[in-house]
Amino acid sequence: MANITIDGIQITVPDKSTILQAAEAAGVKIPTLCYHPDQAVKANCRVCVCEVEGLALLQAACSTPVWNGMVIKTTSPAVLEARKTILELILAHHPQDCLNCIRNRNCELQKLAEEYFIRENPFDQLTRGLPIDNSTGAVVRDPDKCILCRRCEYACSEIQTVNALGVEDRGNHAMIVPSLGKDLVESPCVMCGQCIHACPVGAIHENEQINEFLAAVADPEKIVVTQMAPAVRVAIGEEVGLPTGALDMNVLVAGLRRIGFNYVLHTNFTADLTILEEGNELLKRLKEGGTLPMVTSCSPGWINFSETFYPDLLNNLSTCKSPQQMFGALVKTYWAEKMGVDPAKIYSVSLMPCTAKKFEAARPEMNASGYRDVDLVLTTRELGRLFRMAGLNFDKVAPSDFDSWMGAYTGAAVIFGATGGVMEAALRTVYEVVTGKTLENVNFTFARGMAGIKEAEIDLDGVKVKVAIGHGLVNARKLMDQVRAGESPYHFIEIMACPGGCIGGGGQPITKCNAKREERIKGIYVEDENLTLRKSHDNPEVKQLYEEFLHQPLGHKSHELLHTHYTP
Ligand code: HC1
Ligand code: SF4
Repeated sequence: MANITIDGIQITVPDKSTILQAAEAAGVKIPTLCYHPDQAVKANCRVCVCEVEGLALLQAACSTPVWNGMVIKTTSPAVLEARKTILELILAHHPQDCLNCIRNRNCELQKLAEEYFIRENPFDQLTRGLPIDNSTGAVVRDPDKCILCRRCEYACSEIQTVNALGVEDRGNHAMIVPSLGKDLVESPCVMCGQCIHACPVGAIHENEQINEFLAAVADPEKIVVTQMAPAVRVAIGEEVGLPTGALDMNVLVAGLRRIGFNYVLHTNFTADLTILEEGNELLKRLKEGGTLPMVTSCSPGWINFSETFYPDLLNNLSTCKSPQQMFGALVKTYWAEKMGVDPAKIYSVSLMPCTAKKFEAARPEMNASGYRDVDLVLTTRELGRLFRMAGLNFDKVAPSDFDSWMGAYTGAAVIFGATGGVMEAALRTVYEVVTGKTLENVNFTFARGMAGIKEAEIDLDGVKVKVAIGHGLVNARKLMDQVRAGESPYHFIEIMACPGGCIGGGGQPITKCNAKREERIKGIYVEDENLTLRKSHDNPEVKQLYEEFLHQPLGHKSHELLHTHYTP
């Protein structure tokens, strides 16, 4: 342990702590920009500099270890002046369009400029006028805003193992670019949006499509129908000043009506449906010697990753479309028929925690209904902006129910939003289908939590099934490398592209820490526990869908509408 003094506070911290960690323990806040709690220390912005007694030069707090007897000053005149100059230099290269920026009021640089009362900049403005890259239609790069902290590069290469971003050139000309200096869509980018969470400013963000939504709502010819992903409810409160998970589902439904949706339905409905299709697909593969392990296919960042990095293993993917796309195909067929509306008038909007869902919805094959199945995807952050624009005070919004025919769901669907949830939901159904017995305890707790890879052997009345769960593409890669090497012991694998699953999706409220992801996960399981129906095959509207329309899982209509193929 080391005894140190920081701003006059004496504190004992573990050896090898950095000044930044010691300051945090002492309750002293040191500003940072390139530092990120999930990432290795880069020490390239220098905004965290501090004075250390006995050393002539200021030290970066994020990378300097403490020693016994160290005396640190974090707010001396020299420190404050140095930090201010560093910020002024960064700002001189940064566009001054805060009012129009997607990260306005949620920007780490803007916040520091305010905290260090930067009013006039002595340095000349030297922004480069670089073009914005919206080639993916999902994740947008605005390189002029990049402050070269390299947090996006780390997220992409170390957390997601995609390596789509890197530094080109040096000194003043240095910039983060997609690999080979091409547009993002030509790089291996899988559109997971994890770089957006890493970015402290507005240099990478979602393709914002709020105006398209507003135009649809204003069009009297359009019937605007929404589906909402399971991970949205637990996080949307964070966008409107409420605690994580606090916004009641029915109040949220009422809020959606207030911003203009004509019908409010739920992706959870098709999450339950996915379990019936995917569960039966697994059983068929097990029975008939199909390709194993079967791997889940609902996370579009993961699908993009498999198509790019594991094109030889695409037969391992379940052929089930994601719940978003199943919903899209059904809303313009089954639902339109039941409601007696012209499918051509339906404008189908999905509310998603995910940036890659924008790309998924735009895939050319996603038109099984005869129309584009999902017309528009808005992220949780975009939904937050719509709510703020509408000035909703959720304390005073009276609750409302989902609309019928594709609005009912079970707890099994809710947990899709957290890593392990699809696996747990599938096991709740597969167990009962295989054994013919009632599953009394539906909680498969091995599947829960933030461990990178989780595994178990499940006994289905003598039939042993080995399963694994991976989240974050670094873990997907480990599991798929095993499959490629012929060494995978598993029958069934769940993979979600984002750390924590969809609750940590690239379209969720910006978060830097696992503690927030864990809070969201908690909110998901509380919702599951509170529901009476917790097994997908008990969803009454899904049963009705099979009786009236699909007739059986994996049947002809299911194949037409609910299953897909992949492109190496
Ligand atoms: Fe997901 Fe899914 S769980 S992929 O994470 O299978 O985005 O929430 O909507 O489609 O249901 C996302 C979440 C979501 C799909 C479902
Ligand atoms: Fe990398 Fe994902 Fe960002 Fe693409 S969206 S650059 S894959 S982190």
